[in-house]
Amino acid sequence: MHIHRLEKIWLTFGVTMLVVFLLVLGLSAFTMGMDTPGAGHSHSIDPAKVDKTPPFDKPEIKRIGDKQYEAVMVAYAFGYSPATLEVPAGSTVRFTVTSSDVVHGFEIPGTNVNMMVLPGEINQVSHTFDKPGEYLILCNEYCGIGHQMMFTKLVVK
Ligand SMILES: [Cu+2]
Repeated sequence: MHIHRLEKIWLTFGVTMLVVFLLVLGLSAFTMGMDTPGAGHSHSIDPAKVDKTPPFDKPEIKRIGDKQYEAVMVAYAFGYSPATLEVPAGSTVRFTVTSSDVVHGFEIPGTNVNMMVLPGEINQVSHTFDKPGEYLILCNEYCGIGHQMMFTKLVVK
């Protein structure tokens, strides 16, 4: 089979670029220690003992500074604990969330807050709520027959 010289050059070029691309991707992921979300184990807990592991043994929203709040929350089928959250307008809330059963979602529509909640992992996200109102917190990962009932509210006063 005869392959034209230019075709050979382009084939070599294409294959070389593919190899270089995969090497760069693979090596950078390896050297930068990329892993699944939450891996590294400092953020891992035993999902079977969430109710006995601080701070999740006492899910609550607490003031940690001037207009700074920390919401320690547990997502479960089918809801969030604590069920009611209230902060004054202008507050920055850091959500620290884990799951006691399956994979759930944690989304507040209209904000940047959108994360997965994985059993055994602790995920965090912060947001400043400037406008007063009721903010819906909902699960956007299908988690079972009650999935559509899985939401709670954050009241900003
Ligand atoms: Cu859910």
